[in-house]
Amino acid sequence: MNITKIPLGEWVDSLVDWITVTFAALFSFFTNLIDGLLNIIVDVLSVGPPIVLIIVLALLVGYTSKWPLGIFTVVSLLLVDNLGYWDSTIQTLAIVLVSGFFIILLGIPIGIWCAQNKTVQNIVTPILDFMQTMPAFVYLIPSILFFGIGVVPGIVASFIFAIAPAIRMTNLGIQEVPKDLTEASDAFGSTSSQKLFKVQLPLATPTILAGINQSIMLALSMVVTASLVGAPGLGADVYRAVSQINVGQGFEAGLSIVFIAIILDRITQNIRKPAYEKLVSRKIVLSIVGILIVVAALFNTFTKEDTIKGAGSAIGESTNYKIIGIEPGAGLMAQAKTAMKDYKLDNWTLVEGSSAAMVAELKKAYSKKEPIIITGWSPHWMFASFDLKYLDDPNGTFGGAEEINTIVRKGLKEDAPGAYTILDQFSWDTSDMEKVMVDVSGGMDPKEAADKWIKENNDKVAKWTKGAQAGNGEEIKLVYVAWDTEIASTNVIAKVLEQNGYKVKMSQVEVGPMFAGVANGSVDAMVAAWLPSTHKDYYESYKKDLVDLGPNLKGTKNGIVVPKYVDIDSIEDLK
Ligand code: PBE
Repeated sequence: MNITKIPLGEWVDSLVDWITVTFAALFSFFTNLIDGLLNIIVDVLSVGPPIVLIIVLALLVGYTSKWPLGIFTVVSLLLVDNLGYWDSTIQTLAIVLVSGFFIILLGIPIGIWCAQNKTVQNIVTPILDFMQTMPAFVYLIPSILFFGIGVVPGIVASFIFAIAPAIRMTNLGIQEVPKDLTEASDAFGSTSSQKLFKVQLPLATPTILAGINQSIMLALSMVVTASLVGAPGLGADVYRAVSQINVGQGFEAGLSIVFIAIILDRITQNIRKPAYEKLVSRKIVLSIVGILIVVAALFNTFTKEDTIKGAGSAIGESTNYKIIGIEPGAGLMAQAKTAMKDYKLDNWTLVEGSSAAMVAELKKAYSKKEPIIITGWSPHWMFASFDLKYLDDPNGTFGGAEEINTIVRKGLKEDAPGAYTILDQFSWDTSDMEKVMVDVSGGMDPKEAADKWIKENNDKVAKWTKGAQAGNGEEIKLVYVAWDTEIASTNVIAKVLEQNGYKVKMSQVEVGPMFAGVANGSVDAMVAAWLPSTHKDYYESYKKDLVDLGPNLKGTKNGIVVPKYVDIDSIEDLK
């Protein structure tokens, strides 16, 4: 029986499109609000040299959870600073604090409301179940469309993912207040708000705080995920390490996250009954912290004026000095970083995220004719869909035209000679690749788009398969990164191999793992090595374990790209 697929995905797409357009003003208000709040927190946390914050945190941890933990805090944070993760740590702390702030702001009232009203509870509970079980990655997708790339969609996704315990535990805490106490307060004629604030909430506090503690831990666990859409901090460091297979860096950044987790956990867990409450009352400590925050904030407002004035270009002002990048491990990103040094773009930031997030951001800016600066490459369908231009690169930092090479593991020639021959003879033009990419970007399944191209280009495919022995159902493992170019080429070659008797398994990975996988022989081949410059570092470190079959496509290009309506022509104009 053939029942047509329910277009659930399409419905969600149109709903999200509609929301994006209809509530655009609201979203940009929230984006600015969250961004602003985050910047204030980052400024406050980094007001003095690291040691200032380290001492304040250590005192706070020591006060709430005894002195040995205070010492632990000093030692661990000094280590974090020494390893070079201080700025990332501040970013991560700020992200967690902002999500935590919104979680408390909304979670507690909603929890109270649930406790007081059965209907509300019946509606909210399944929604919470849904929010907690839906993979957190999924929230990132609409978040990018609503809030753009950067830290804000990350915070929003963490908030959605992490708010549930705060609501649930507030509800539970209030409901657990013994009946006789609430009845007594009723009997003495207290109003419902008196009952809530004087009886229920005080008694529920331990449970509520346990909920907030859990929520904050969940928010912290989202930092790596959030970095996929450009949230900076320790999460981005971990993601970059994965993407470049940098074991050491991954461990260092991961360890820093562990330290932050312990510190936040201890403070939030013990703040209600601090270890040294008898020595210094909680009120005094909280007031001192409050005063410190205010002083730091004031200090910042007075000293900041000058730093902003100094440098500045019109294009920088209008784009917030942001260049929208892609996956942190991409060769293009390394080139862009070098370019920022070469052209002295000191006050600019290169936002790390993913190719898909970059394109989403481009689409958004383009539809509003807002200025945007991205890292771009060709062939790419975006040049067909939007009017774009490369900025001149007088220093030649992005190198010239390049090639994409096919690279296979050692021993493939002996193990699967037919597949080896096909991979070796695979070669096409940028216009071929673009055809596939345009179909995919238009919504066609990559496999179908590959199939369509193959049917229309039998002559070319015949050259690749010429003289190749047919396979016997052997498995060929291909790896690729989810760049539009590689999605196209890998699907095409996979299909051709399948048509010649091989069983193909495609795995999507990050760029570092792609090279490492072929080098250690756990996968068979890739058609995605941009050489000589883009993937130079990866190529150099793995080349002795690789078999390079030469180019499958010539004439690629990397660079900094802007829409044509943006009034600059050279990377030098960004300064
Ligand atoms: N790219 C596309 C990749 C190679 C393919 C330019 C984004 C990179 O920079 O690594």
